[in-house]
Amino acid sequence: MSKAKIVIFRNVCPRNCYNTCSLLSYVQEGKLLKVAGDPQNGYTQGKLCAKGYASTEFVYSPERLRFPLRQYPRGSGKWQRISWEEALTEIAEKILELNQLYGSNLAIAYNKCSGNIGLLHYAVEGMFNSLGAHTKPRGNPCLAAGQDAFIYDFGKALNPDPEKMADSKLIILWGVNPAYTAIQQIKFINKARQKGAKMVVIDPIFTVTAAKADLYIQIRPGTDGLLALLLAKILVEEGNYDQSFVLKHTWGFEPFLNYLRSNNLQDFLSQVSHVTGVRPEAIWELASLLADSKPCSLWVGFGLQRNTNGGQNIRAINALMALTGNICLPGGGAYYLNSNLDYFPQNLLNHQGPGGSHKQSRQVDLNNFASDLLNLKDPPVRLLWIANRNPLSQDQNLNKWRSLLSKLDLIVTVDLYMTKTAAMSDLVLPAASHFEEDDLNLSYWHHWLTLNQKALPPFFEAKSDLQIARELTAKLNKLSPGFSNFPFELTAEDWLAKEFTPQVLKLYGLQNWEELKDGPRKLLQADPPWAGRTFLTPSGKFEFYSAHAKKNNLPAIAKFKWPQTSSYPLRLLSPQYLLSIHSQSGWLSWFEHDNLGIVKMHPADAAKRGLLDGNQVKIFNAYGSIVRKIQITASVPPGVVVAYQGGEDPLNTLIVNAFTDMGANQNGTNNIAFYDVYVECAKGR
Ligand SMILES: Nc1nc2c(c(=O)[nH]1)N[C@H]1C(S)=C(S)[C@@H](COP(=O)(O)OP(=O)(O)OC[C@H]3O[C@@H](n4cnc5c(=O)[nH]c(N)nc54)[C@H](O)[C@@H]3O)O[C@H]1N2
Ligand SMILES: Nc1nc2c(c(=O)[nH]1)N[C@H]1C(S)=C(S)[C@@H](COP(=O)(O)OP(=O)(O)OC[C@H]3O[C@@H](n4cnc5c(=O)[nH]c(N)nc54)[C@H](O)[C@@H]3O)O[C@H]1N2
Ligand SMILES: [Mo]
Repeated sequence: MSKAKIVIFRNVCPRNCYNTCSLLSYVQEGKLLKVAGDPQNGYTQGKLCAKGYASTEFVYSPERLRFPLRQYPRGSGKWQRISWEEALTEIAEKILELNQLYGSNLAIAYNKCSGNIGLLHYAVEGMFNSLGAHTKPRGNPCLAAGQDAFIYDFGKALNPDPEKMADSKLIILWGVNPAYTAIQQIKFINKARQKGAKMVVIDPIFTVTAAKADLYIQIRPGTDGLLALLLAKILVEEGNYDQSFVLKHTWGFEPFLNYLRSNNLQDFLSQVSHVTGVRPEAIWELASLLADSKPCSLWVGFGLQRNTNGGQNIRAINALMALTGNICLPGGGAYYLNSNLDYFPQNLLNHQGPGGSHKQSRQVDLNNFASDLLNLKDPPVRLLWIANRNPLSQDQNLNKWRSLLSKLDLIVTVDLYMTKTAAMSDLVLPAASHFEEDDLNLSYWHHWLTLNQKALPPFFEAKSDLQIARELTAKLNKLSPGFSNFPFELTAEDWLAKEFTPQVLKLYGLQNWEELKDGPRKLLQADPPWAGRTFLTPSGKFEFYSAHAKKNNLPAIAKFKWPQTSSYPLRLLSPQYLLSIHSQSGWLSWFEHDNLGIVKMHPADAAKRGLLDGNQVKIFNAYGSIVRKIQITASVPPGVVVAYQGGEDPLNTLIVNAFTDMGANQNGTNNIAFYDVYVECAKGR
């Protein structure tokens, strides 16, 4: 008997992650046998992270949702399998009832984040727009403060090509932990190091990335701006900066210089050393590396900006990079983010409701969602749709979320798994995995574009967000003709094809989009405009002084803003963990997840509290408490505790109303200062 043929499909890991890895999926008779990295993607180069290699468990886990489910009463755990027909009818009837009652769809809201960031997942936004005015979230919880800082300084947040980091002489990783969060970048960093480059890591935690550094600087959280300003002052006072670059290509150097000169160097050095916890020798060493090693690539991570002064800190770091001229040198530059998505029409996201009526939607802050929704009246929100999102794990102010979820009439969650949020919903709809749908994926870091092919039949009754949008709107229109203008007839392939405007095809050197079936493609011109010394600011130069920032009631120059203080003594950092992606994959049985249940503490802080390694400790503040096992380690500095996010306990209960200083300019609202949070720890539960 001959064996059934193995067919290879192209897929992409669609998680909210720097890497956006291209995959090859090996499928036999509709079954995923294994995944491998696609060697044709020049950035990911045929390798995946551990989570990617565990894709088969992700797809076929016994925990995966198979059918639509209804729970009554909410939160009781009493689930009943229902048909799609029943689920969609119940939802559509509720939408129509609320519309009748209030004469609009404002009582209907959705919450969406980053479970799958493929372009066709904007079907959720498109589906809601097609209803006309409704209640929609705006904002970005993740990276908005830093994005604004780059807009004030450069005119736009854009990366040099990260593959070119391989040509650097000095690589500074500031508040980023690529060994966990961007593993694919490590090979380009290693390439530079093989050619003699030095690597510096600045992070309060002695991370796996830090352990590889030539120079590691353990800094107190939220004090980075001060260190950057001191380095700038040292370079200026020693004449070790690029005077001709500053003269020709920057704006507002004088006010910045005056600010730097407002302190005496020795006094400033001892003040900065005291505040940041960084010894003067380390500061001098970094200053001399900056003076002597060019080109320098400096990567500011998203971690650094999850602070109430995160945006200002990044502006100070950018100023340092501009001063040294590195921002325009080949092989150098300031790295944060790229925005290739802007080239695409994003037809689903921008789908117009009937007569543009979606523009009358009520907007609520995604980063303060539960509080804002609870405050809405006339009409109150009564139906909430949650997709690509696990707020009861990942958002702030979980007490407000609990209160919100207890008040709504109908909560629908679309997910692949029974998450903490799904468990508090009335209806749970099973989502397709990325292997079961067509999609198109871009990275917010590298420059490769990959097609995601439907490689598998749906897992039991799972459906993609797009398919659900099509079927729900069809149901609404059947019950109330013309209620939604979502184009039901368009297939995933139709939506894909619509993204490829002549301009997009040209940018990627494609004749037609089907060529992507032969492999991922790279943006042809991957350098930011300032590689050619053109900045996108009002002055056309790098702006030390930003009138734009001033107009938005922010300091015009990169002044240091003091972090907030608290009566709770320990700063809680809850960064991304190696083997999970936020709240996803944390449960995969192929991995050991002990780290999600621990809190790391410095020996001096543990001794002060009489805590021993392995003790159960209560971590608490005014908003609540969780219990974890303590790991005593000098990898965290005194005054800081580290608990990875996405574990079993409701860690984010401890995070309430902490917002960054920037973000609203580009994303409508400031993002969440997830790391500007204070707690106390005590033995016991
Ligand atoms: N494995 C894995 N990879 C991921 C993710 C995941 O969940 N798991 N999530 C993805 C997403 S959505 C994101 S946003 C990125 C984030 O990835 P990164 O940009 O790496 O950001 P974080 O992990 O938040 O934080 C990075 C480092 O910043 C440090 N840090 C915190 N506060 C400060 C500070 O004040 N100053 C300095 N200098 N450092 C500070 C933390 O200690 C941490 O080690 O990762 C993406 N990749
Ligand atoms: N304490 C703390 N909290 C944080 C952070 C932190 O550093 N510390 N980081 C923040 C950051 S940077 C981010 S980006 C957010 C992320 O916040 P979220 O985007 O809410 O995080 P995820 O855990 O990835 O949850 C996404 C959900 O989408 C589901 N999903 C996956 N694919 C699909 C799909 O195709 N369709 C549907 N409908 N659902 C799907 C997943 O199973 C998962 O339950 O978390 C933030 N929260
Ligand atoms: Mo994020």
